Amino acid sequence: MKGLRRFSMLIVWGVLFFNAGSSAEAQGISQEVSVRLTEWRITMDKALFKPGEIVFNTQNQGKHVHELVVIQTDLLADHFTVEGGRVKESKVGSVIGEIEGIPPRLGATLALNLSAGNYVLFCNNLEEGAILGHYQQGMRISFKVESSHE
Ligand SMILES: [Cu+2]
Repeated sequence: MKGLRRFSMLIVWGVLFFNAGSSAEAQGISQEVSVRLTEWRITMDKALFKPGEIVFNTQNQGKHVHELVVIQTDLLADHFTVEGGRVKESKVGSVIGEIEGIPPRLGATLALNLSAGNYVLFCNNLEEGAILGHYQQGMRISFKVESSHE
């Protein structure tokens, strides 16, 4: 997971830089969504996207450290395989991106290029000594990327 984490952080900084210049945004090529993390829920202000870049503006509004994992899967968000309180990511789908360890009251941004398909956002944290992980307590939500048919 270390390599993946480094990759995610690079994406975060890349997006901050990207947003500093506004020309790409003005062309409307990227879609943005606000993601809120709390105990024990993830909410998005949008659940349907077009293929392309999607920017996940993520805020941890809870009291615990949370993370955000983006996985492509045809499974329902509450049908994931869990072992020892954590989602077994390799058995569920392909992880496309991840922001690890977002402290309470802080935010992070993740930009991903997503193709058409079904996706789930979830938090895979497990607190020390806890039996149920954050996913099991409800931190999961599905969304869809769809090409327009018209
Ligand atoms: Cu969490």
